[in-house]
Amino acid sequence: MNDHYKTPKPSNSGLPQSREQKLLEMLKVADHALKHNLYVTTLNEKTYRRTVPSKEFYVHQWNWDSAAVAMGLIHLDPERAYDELRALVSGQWDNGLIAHITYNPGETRYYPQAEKWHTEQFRRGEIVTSGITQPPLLSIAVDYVYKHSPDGAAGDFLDEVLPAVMKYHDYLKRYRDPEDGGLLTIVHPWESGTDNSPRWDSSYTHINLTDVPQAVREDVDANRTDDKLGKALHRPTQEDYYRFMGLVALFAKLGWDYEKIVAQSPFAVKDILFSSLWARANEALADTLTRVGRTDEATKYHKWAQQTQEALAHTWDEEHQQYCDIDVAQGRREPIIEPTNAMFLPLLAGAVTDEQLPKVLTRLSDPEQFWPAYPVPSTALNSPKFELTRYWRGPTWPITNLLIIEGLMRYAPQSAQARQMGEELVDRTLDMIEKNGFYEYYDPTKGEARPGREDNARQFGFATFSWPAAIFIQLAKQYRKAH
Ligand code: 9WN
Repeated sequence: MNDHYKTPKPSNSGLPQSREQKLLEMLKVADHALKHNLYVTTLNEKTYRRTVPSKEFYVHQWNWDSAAVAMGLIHLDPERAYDELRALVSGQWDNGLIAHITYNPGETRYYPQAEKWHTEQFRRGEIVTSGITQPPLLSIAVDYVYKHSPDGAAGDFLDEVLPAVMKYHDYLKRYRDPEDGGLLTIVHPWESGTDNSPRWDSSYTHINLTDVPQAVREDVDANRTDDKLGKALHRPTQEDYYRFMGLVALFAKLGWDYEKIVAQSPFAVKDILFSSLWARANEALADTLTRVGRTDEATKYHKWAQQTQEALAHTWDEEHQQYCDIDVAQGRREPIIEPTNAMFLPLLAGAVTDEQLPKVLTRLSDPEQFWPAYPVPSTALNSPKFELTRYWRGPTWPITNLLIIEGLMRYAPQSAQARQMGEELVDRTLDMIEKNGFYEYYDPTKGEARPGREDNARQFGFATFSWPAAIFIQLAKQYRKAH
């Protein structure tokens, strides 16, 4: 607990006055950061307002970042929250895919640029997207935004967005769970949102670098920008990028036909993080539908949620005390055992059984593994694969913290330990963001994001980042009742 919380004199929110004051100041800074990252574009004769993750590098709209941003924005500027999600669904493909990137025209800083995807035939007029997706936080955000909307304000927004969300769920079910087992298949590490996690190392051994066309490798060598704009040592390796872009080239060659892609991709994994969000997303969509009186339509999504909860519980590996991803590429079926924070996402899904819960919490609360000063590191501290600064291989990310907090709170009614850990994680996440500002990720041992002032290149990822700002707002409003 930090000192702020020990000061007496509680204010209306129950927080000491000095603490509440600081929180309110921070909310203003968060609002500024989100305004700074706003892009307004006119496409197909319509104006879109979207928030980019960071103007330092990520200058387009990312799928799950935007969903997180909308959940923060609804507390400050409802119209902007609606617009964020409207823009996110605007480029939906006819088959239902909502892509991981919706490109801003004229921006070339981010590699791969729009044309590298060869997705021209799927464009909605002038709206250009990538060809893969990201963890389905969207429906969770739509439900949250709707629930927190000022009275009567969200009607049009829901009419516009809900059909797209339902179509997206149908896409995910049809193409990513063709065997109807409840777990979803991702076909690219970028789809996981945790791009270079150790979870994917074993799958990479099956992607032969000599199979990646020479032209693709040359393109990466000549045009990759993330390692030049950010610190190369923190970013994925060059070989990772050959694989990332080799997969993109393969999918383009398969005409973005997802039946073929899922069957043939050398990278295909039943991802426990993605599937946990899928379970929660189905519950959220069912809740939204129920709230607007469409109970019959909600039944299907309730069933999908339940099916995925059961499937996730079955991925538990007693020997290694964790839920496991499953490598399903090209007919394989191999559990992936890596100690990363993805193993805590089944809490969010409500998939953790009574028997599993104490084991999950024991693992999460261990300071040698996942509960250092600023939890939850993306990879366990005692794993040989842990790297303090390389992204998704060690640092703490606000987005996974938010999801784990929600997961712990879900189990709070039945577990005092889950409640206590959830509350502590709220404190530490707010503290970590407040003392550094809005960075892409943070040092789990010290909570720092800029270890040396003079050494900008050592900062943890890119700065003035949108989702830490939005997550700060959401946590402050939900758990600190900051007004
Ligand atoms: C690739 C935008 C995105 C996040 C991902 C994070 C990172 C992109 C990249 O940035 O991925 O999608 O180029 O590294 O891994 O979770 O959505 O913030």
